[in-house]
Amino acid sequence: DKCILIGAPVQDGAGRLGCEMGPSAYRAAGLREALTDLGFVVEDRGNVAPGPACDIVHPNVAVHHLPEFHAWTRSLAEAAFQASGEGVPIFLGGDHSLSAGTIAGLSRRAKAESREFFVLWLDAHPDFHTLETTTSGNLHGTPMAYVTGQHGFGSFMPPLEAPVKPENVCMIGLRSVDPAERNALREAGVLVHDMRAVDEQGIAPLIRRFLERVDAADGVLHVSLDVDFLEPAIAPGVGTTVPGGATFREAHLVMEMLHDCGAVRSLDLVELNPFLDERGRTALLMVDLAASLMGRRILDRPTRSF
Ligand code: DIR
Ligand code: MN
Ligand code: MN
Ligand code: MN
Repeated sequence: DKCILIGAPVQDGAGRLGCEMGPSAYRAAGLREALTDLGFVVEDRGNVAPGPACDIVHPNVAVHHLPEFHAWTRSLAEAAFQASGEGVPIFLGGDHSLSAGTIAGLSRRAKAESREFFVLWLDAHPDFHTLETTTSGNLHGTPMAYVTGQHGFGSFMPPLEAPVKPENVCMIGLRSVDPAERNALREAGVLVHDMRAVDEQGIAPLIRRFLERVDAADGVLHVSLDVDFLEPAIAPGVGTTVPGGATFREAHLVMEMLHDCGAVRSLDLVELNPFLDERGRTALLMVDLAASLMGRRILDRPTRSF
């Protein structure tokens, strides 16, 4: 089996600089070696460059770096579409605006193969703002609205070949949701689990219920892992920490269950800011989580026992 590493040094979608260094930090933290140890053939394609820039201005004056968002989305969608036909792509971010591109390309791939496409979104935030509703103007707050075809992206962003069905998206870890996002998520019918749901029900049943749906549809699953899904005490290397995140044990359990379900075809590792990290510890934790998702385990278990 083949893993394809694709660097996406995007930082214009965030409110501060530093995510551009993310791909280098994952390489320094040993991602390739961890995957090789699991038996994968690993191909590192280096970093993607943004497509040609164009002039786009949005009436919401808060919005910044929209031409760059457009340019990255185009090139990442193409890279994702290509790579997903050859192996399991792992996208090394870069801020979360990169998922507008990766998910657009991966959804197009699933459609070309007549497979149902699902997304697991692990994040403190739903990133479900439209270009009209964002007040920070930070476009890393918008990719899920874009890929699910919410209102108002049409004339500003590349057209979507295969919009993602909102009911095929499951979000876990939410604890910072803006009012406009809360309403839009409800109306769109996205499956959302906030940290209260994790506390009350446990993370395993929430994940299991979703994976059973993916399995029943014989679907393909993309996982988008934002560093701020994790508790800041264990993952300080991110610009948007929110207290009360997933613990080390919860995060590894999710990754192990994802491996055992056998449906994961692609992964985004996003929002790592090496400038804010403590001697690479967040990068190393993200590499360990990716390894758990790709099959690292403590003891053997019967497969498909999610
Ligand atoms: C926040 C998004 N709701 C905003 N924050 C994110 O700026 O609109 N942080 N995505 O990771
Ligand atoms: Mn995010
Ligand atoms: Mn986030
Ligand atoms: Mn906001």
